[in-house]
Amino acid sequence: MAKITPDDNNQPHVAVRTPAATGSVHLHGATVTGWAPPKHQPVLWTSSKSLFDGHNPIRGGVPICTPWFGAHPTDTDAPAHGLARTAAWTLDHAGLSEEETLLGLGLELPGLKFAYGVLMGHGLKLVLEITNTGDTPRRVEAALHTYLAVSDARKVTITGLEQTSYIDKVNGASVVPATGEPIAFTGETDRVYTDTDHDVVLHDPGLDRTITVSKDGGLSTIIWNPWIDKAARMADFGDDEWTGMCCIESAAVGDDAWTLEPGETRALAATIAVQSTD
Ligand code: TA6
Repeated sequence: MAKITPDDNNQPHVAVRTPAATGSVHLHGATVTGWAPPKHQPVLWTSSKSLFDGHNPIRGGVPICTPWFGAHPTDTDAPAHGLARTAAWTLDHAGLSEEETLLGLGLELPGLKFAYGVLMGHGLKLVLEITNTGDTPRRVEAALHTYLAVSDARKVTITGLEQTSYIDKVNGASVVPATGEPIAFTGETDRVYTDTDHDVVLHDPGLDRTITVSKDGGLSTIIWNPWIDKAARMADFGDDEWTGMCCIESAAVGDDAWTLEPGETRALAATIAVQSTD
């Protein structure tokens, strides 16, 4: 039965060890910090420099970015990527069904209530439900900021977004038309693909696998690799770790953000599947 135990840093987490998966979920930020089905290398990446201090966001896994993504639209003192990823969530229910571990986590913030379902087995399914508990409409952004482990970011490609334009945050948030080509990392890459519900596939020949990230409820996908200089500027990110990861984030941000009416609930879901190619 899944239960809360202290990790090596005395932070509360749930360690999952079943025939279908190994993994972990930290209550801090309800951050899924590990997942791998049998016979696979870890699918999620976390930095060796990540702070597990119960205060800073965890660098890796699947941080939950909401009620805003990136910088707060008006408050320069507000933390990047919202409040949820640094909040203490509660574990409201835990269960094991046919080798799959189902965890239900919860959080309440002023005017918003969050329920997060984590289904960890041969696949990983994440469902974030957000309810407007206030009495006025509320604009909400949400992103499941998934860090994926790769053999070498310089040798992977990403398909599924060839026909989609994107906002290039490395080049002044300019809008770039669809390229018609798979994504390859050749430098700092920070792209918000908009108005897309396509599955996104990471092709990793170095690990003889593909990872498919599907989403529901959101029309944004963010692709990120910090590359050399930005990695060196992040204290919780090893200078040479940028080659071992990339982010494929399932989101509802920017023009794809939600407006929740009072009492309305919407859900953002991400499903991650890994397939061997050898
Ligand atoms: O999702 C990409 C991004 O918005 C990048 O701009 C980078 O800032 C990344 O998120 C990580 O943000 P963080 O606040 O965790 O350093």
